[in-house]
Amino acid sequence: MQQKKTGQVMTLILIKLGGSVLTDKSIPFSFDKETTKRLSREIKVSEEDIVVVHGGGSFGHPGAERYGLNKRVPLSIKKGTAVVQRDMRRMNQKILEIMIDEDILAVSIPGAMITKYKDGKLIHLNEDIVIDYLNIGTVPVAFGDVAVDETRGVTICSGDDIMRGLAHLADMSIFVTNVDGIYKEGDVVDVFDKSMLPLTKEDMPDEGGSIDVTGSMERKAKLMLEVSNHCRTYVVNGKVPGRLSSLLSGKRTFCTRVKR
Ligand code: IP8
Repeated sequence: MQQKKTGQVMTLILIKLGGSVLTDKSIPFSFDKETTKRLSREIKVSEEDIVVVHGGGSFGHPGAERYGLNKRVPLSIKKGTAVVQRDMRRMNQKILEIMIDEDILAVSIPGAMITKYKDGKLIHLNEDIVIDYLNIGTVPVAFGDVAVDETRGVTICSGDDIMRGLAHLADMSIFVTNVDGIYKEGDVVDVFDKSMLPLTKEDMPDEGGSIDVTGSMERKAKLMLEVSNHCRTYVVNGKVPGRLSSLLSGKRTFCTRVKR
């Protein structure tokens, strides 16, 4: 829950569109236009304030890996930052074009411009910028990026970090992925809590050799638990039509609720 500058109270929903749902992570620069369009239509069912955050998928992760941008000592700071930032802006541009065509008044918030890192850890997130764009009635669309790091020069800013940084402002957070929820021993769980950690490779379906520099399901699940300290948190399959819109309209749907 958030207080607007006008004094009006608003309900804020954070939606992370994972790279795995918008792209095929095993094919560099692949982009699933149809799914992005459908998800935009599903997002529109909500009458609340929305912040969208998207991941890197096949645009961000291969370059981040090639230039070692997630390492203590990045392999190529200058070229890696320039190339991967460019690639992420290309992806973001594709998303904005689809959203604006669907009447979502989306504005671009590059992760690098609102975050600062120290040794790979997020130490500052400028949420005021996000709030300002919400206050003028637009839909901020933030995204994973290459950000300045005080010790490493640069590091990867994950969309998940942005979700965690904004979670304290939100009433609900939804992680939209290409799987049905969080898996434990091969089955999706209705409710995930920290007693179910650790998650092993055997718990999750195989991702089929795609590159992901920002980590395992275990790392993502821990981050989602942190997000759930602040607001209702869900993981839902965005490849299945109707699940995101059901969650947004308060209907029951197949997903995992993450609870601290
Ligand atoms: O997919 C990663 O964001 P994520 C961004 O949300 C880059 O972890 C540049 C790989």
